[in-house]
Amino acid sequence: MLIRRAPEIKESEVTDERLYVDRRRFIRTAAGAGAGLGLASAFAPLLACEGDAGDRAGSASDQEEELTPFEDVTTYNNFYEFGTDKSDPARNAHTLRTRPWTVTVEGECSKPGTYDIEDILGRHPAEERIYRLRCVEAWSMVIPWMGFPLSDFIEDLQPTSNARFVEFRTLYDPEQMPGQRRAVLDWPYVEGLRMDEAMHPLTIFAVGLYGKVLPNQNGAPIRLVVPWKYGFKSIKSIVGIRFVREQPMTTWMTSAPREYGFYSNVNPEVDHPRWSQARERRIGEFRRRPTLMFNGYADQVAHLYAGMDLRKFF
Ligand SMILES: Nc1nc2c(c(=O)[nH]1)N[C@H]1C(S)=C(S)[C@@H](COP(=O)(O)O)O[C@H]1N2
Ligand SMILES: [Mo]
Repeated sequence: MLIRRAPEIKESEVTDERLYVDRRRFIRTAAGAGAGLGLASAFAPLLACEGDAGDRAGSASDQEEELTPFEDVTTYNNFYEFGTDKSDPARNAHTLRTRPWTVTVEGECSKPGTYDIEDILGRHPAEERIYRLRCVEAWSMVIPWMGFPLSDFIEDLQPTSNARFVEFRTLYDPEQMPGQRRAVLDWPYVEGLRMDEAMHPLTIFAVGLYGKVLPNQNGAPIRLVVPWKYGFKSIKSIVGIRFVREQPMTTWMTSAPREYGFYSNVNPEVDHPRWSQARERRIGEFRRRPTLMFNGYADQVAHLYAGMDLRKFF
């Protein structure tokens, strides 16, 4: 259907960006047609915007959403392991060696072990997902990711019934990641998800974008993308995951517990202590647009938080 299976992303398979724009148009047209038939697809988030323009704040403008240019996606980054300026990762991340690369799996599961990235890629063909990424700093992008559902990866590992959360860890190597020579954060970068969030079909491991292998500055060779949460939950350059019983501490919770909670769901009604989260600037645009509940994915994820006080569990 609409999901394009990229058999395996190789450095040689580079999609022309012009082609990309055309493909995007195709997707939009096809999605519009699908909406009437009630088809569920990977593009449901965009699809939802096609049908009900004007019903919700922000949905009319979402119809006009364009992909954030490749240039911006790959030069305006948060990846503190390579510096804290937005331009630092693109400049510095070439020192990251993404091969050989392994992901170590520990904790409450039947198949702990160390998995080679090549085997992971071979086992999980990448497909395209166009997702908004909304940074906690009130800017956002629309990115065509290449990846696969995290649930596919987790199912293979057979977590036990004790696995209530998953913890993710970025590489720690100050030689390759010069930003780690300074204590700006508690290294290595750690993130976590509740098990049902990790298993949700929108949650992916991304291995590419714009039909290309993931650039180092975007978290090569493998990173998380959780589109309804603030960008910092989408941890980059993952070398370890651990199934645990208790809610893990995360890097940002350790760094500023009053400002960053475990859930970090995009929520225009819960402000950051130092700024409003009601609006956002789409990179490349001037005027701010309203931030949508759960970053526009409420139809698909709101049920995960039924009955929870989202001010308390921010
Ligand atoms: N390891 C690691 N992962 C990280 C970060 C980081 O500093 N280190 N920054 C996060 C933040 S704040 C954002 S907004 C996104 C940005 O992803 P992008 O640069 O691919 O757009 O990465 C997230 N993942
Ligand atoms: Mo962010």
